[in-house]
Amino acid sequence: MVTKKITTLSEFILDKQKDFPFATGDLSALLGDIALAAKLINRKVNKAGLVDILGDAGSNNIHGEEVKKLDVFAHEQMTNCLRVSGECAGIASEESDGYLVFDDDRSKKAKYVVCYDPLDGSSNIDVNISIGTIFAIYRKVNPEGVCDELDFLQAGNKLVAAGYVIYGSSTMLVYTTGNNNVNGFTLDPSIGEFCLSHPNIRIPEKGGIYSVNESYWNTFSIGVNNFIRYCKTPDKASNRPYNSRYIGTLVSDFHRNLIKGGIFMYPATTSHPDGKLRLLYECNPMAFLAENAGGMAMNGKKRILDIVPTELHQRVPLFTGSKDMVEKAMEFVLEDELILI
Ligand code: P6P
Repeated sequence: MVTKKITTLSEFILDKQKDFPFATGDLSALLGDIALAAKLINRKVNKAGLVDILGDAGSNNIHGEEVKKLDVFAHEQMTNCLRVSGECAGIASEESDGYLVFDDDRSKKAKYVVCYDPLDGSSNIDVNISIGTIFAIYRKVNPEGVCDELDFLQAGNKLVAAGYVIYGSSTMLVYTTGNNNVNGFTLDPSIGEFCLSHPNIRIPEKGGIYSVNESYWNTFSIGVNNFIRYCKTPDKASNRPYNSRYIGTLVSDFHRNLIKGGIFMYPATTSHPDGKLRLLYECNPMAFLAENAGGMAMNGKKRILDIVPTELHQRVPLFTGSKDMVEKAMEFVLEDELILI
């Protein structure tokens, strides 16, 4: 009996590399380094509940080691794995004010820079809700010399690769290198490998789920509120009312909608006119994934991937997910704009 072959992430990356005649293996190695960091973070995240035994952040655990906040720990794992990889010239992280340059001889010559949110949704750790790591990979604008800020302030349409790791009921790594191809790998802890579990993910064009923090309803625009009301209004023809689901971790809400179909929204509010989510290491990677899985990602006016960043931690509103639902949401938002004109 022929048993189904397990395809590990490493095998998959190397196999995909054959599709790129000029590939040198640098990107493959970089993706492998990110997967290693994810395994190191996963090992710690899974024990987060033992913080009482292991000690709280800032204290020393039973081994006498200093215990770090998990998001600081995750940042250090990502930074260290990328620093020693030799394939990354520098990083921009949610956990660091400025970008970091890796100026050792090998990293200086590296082609790529990486933006990441090392632990998205960290406020959910204490209540055992799924959290994630999000990453975005760019080529350096100027291949020669050390990286500078312009390498990180590239529009999302210049992305080489992007993805996330979700630490949930299982730990999954989902990534794309473009070409309308998104793939998901589930970590098998017994062999310590990410194994292909969700090949060629396509987001359902018509979804039945809307995700938004409705507690801000009185601070959203008229158009956003009208779209939320539309989602709640029964209509058999368009399978409404939609289900409302909101986990409060971008990676988790996005991943559910990617698999089942739906729209995730973090709109502008009166207190956050640019929304809450960060362009470089939250909205751009999710937009790159959404579009390569057949979905959409907008800021309420334009394609997320066409926004040219002006600063590392810039925020933008985000509407992403099933194409039909994002298009419908934009109709309502645009109508609001027309009213204001
Ligand atoms: P709110 C988590 O803190 C996060 O950055 C995203 O992961 C999540 O989508 C959003 O904030 C939740 O924000 O305002 O609804 O709690």
